Amino acid sequence: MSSPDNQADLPFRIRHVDCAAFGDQKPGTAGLRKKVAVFSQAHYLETYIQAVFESLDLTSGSALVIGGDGRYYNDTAIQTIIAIAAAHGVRHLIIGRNGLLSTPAASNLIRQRGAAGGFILTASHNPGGPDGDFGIKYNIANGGQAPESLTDAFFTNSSKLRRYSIAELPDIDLSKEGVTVANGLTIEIVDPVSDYSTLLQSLFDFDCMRDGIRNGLSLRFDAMHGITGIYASTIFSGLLDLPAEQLLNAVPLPDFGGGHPDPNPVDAPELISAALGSASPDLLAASDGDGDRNMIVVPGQMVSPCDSLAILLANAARIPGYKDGMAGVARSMPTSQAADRVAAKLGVPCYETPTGWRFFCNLLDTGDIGLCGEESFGTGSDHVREKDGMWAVLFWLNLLATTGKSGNEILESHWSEFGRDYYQRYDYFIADTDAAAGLFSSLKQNLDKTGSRLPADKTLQLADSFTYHDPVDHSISENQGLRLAFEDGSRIVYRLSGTGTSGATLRVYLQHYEQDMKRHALDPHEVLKPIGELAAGLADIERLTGLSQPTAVI
Ligand code: VG1
Ligand code: CO
Repeated sequence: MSSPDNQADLPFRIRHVDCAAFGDQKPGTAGLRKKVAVFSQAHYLETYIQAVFESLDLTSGSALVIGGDGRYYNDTAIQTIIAIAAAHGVRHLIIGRNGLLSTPAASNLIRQRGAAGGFILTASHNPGGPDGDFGIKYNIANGGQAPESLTDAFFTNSSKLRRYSIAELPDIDLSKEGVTVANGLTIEIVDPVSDYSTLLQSLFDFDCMRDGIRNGLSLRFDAMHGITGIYASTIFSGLLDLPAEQLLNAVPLPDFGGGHPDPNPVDAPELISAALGSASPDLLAASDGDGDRNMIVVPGQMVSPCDSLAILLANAARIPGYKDGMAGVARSMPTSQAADRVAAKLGVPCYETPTGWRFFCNLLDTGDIGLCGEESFGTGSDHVREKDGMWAVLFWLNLLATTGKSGNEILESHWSEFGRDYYQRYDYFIADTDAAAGLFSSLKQNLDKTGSRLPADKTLQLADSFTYHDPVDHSISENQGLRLAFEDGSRIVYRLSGTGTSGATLRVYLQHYEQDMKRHALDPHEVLKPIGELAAGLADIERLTGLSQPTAVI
């Protein structure tokens, strides 16, 4: 794309602003995430957006999509992005009404409209508000997050930036749908829900689900004051007749009502308590701030996201959009191997990728996989290039409605066929990032001594630092986590989180495989305690950090 200097013929003025580079604009697992206070420093947002445009090779006339999860600072950031995009020759912007788009809906819009890419403004499940977090992801034309090569370029360009260019435009009214052409710039404000809702209707049997709900199949959905409230109102209430009282926290709020919009048993305990009560709905679910995560709960228990992936794979052919089954499946490395067992039985390939949805996208683009998932409450298919919370809930609802089986029956029959992979993640929050880095590097250096430090009942099968060789573009991603696999089918994985905005979080992923049906109804906390203690001991967590227990068990 031509540089803004060549745009002098345009009717709006472009201002060039000299500034010093910020050295900390390195995108993590899913975009650049920082405290709102960091993003709102003078020139901070502008320099990052400038660095993104300098890294892109957009052709003149390209369209870009913009939208976010509605968190605090969304509105300000969108006006800035519009002005910088205009200064860089972009002439068509497609923006969700009121600046809103869930992450999967934005991915869909990029694909459907043939846009060159898009900015998604979210820090996902991280808390929002003036003291909370903000984030920016850039997605490319396939609707997926920018690959590592591109995010590395964003960082490099941001580190040496001395100047940014911004168009002098009035604030754009985002509240009304329609097309405005001003100063050579076409700004199209679109309904954030309709295209995405149409896509989901093409995949699932809405008549069957609506009949199920009318006949007493009960769903409770918690939008956690995130973006899915607007989608759930149209899809669950409007199209499926879900009673209003079953839709919780459906109004998106800039600070998520002060909560932590993360669909997991720690941050959505009300759903778990409701599932443990005698009047539990048949299916309970929640999604996160930007609508890409899902938690699935059935009476009495949460479905591990790893099991959910395996069950969706095993049952795909029961769902209209997937009636021919899946060509293959992929899971992030720390995700349990439950899906591998199903793939082996179906005779389809199962790929192991690094953490982060962007690593699935090449395999989705080539058609090598139709389904993918992560242990962190993320599941999705080739319908978009992001994980998709609403999609996962509809998949489960469709499955219950079509089969007439309860969630527990589906789980139990799955485990009796494939065995059960008990799974949990222990998160250790370590305030001192240097201490966390030191712990991790010493663990990595001593990996080859692991075998000699194990109890008698554990035999080591594999101990390595995971390197991913992308089979499609042949890129290599190193240092994607430390894997310990044992001969009894259990595993320990260690990683440092790449989405936090302060301190460091050491994630310890635990898997224990149980083939014996009589041992399929145990408490995961109890089953995984010994391997959790082993993992803490091998990493010397207490001595190096003072933490005798994980900060959160998920
Ligand atoms: C976490 C999860 C990872 C997920 C990422 C983004 O990353 O572990 O599986 O892809 O969040 O999800 P990390 O680096 O903190 O472990 V989202 O819903 O926050 O965009
Ligand atoms: Co998210």
